[in-house]
Amino acid sequence: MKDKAVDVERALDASVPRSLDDPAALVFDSMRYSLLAGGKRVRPILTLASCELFGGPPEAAMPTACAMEMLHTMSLIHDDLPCMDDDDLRRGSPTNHKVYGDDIAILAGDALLTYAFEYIARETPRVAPQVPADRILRVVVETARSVGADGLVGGQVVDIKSEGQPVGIETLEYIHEHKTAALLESACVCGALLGGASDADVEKLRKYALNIGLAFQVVDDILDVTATSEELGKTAAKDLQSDKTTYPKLFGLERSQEIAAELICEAKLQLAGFDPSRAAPLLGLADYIGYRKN
Ligand code: GRG
Repeated sequence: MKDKAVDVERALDASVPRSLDDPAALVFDSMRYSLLAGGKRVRPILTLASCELFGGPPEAAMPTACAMEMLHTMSLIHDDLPCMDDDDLRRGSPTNHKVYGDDIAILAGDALLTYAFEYIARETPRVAPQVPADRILRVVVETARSVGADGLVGGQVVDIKSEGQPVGIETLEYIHEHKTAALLESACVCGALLGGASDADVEKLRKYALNIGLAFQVVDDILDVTATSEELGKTAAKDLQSDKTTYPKLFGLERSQEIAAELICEAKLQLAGFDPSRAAPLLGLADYIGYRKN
């Protein structure tokens, strides 16, 4: 993860130009402020590892890996706005709107959202001309679906509208699968597509990703009540504060950790048929996601 995170960091830095003499330099600055603020880089690393599972070269997956992080970052910028979760701290630094104002933060998010697709479509054929165009098209479709009304946006809508309401497990699963698992799903599926996976193998990766995606959010719910703001780099106990339903609230801490472990186990089962040395990074990432501390 550390090696891949270094590669991703370098690629992200090169992906959004500084544009000091551009009349709209401020928005580039705001985009780079959040994109390069750190973060675990889980989504791009999943894209690279999924491509590698099928023997694809890293350069085929890197533009899409960067796009995943752009999309994730834009969702964090918008999530932190006063009209959404209203947060001051993200990745250990003041949130984008605290530094640039709400107007520029919204526009920086919009710019990252659109640039992510430009970047996949423009950069992939340039750095990896061997990737068939129909594969790139499928990557664009998968990615767009995962962030739209059937993905992150849908999850966020239900999350916002459920605050302070009695929420059952079905709604909670809907929120987590859309708000969090959907992007991890497209990160893995797109990596597999770019690595040349068969349709059957793409579906195995999808199942792997949905399980680690749900586990990721269950662990996020647990960390919200067990970790400090310093450890998380974002405000702790936020779910309690905004009266959100979470796994610990519905099931208690111990059962929530068991559920996360069961989901990780189910994810790893999807990789059983692959060469163990090729699957090792994805197996390790599943464990990391299930037992992470921040
Ligand atoms: C995508 C068009 C579009 C709009 C955004 C605001 C919104 C709609 C959705 C919210 C999505 C959201 C913030 C989900 C939470 C996902 C989550 C668990 C974030 C934390 O991810 P980590 O732990 O963070 O990977 P780092 O900082 O390490 O990258």
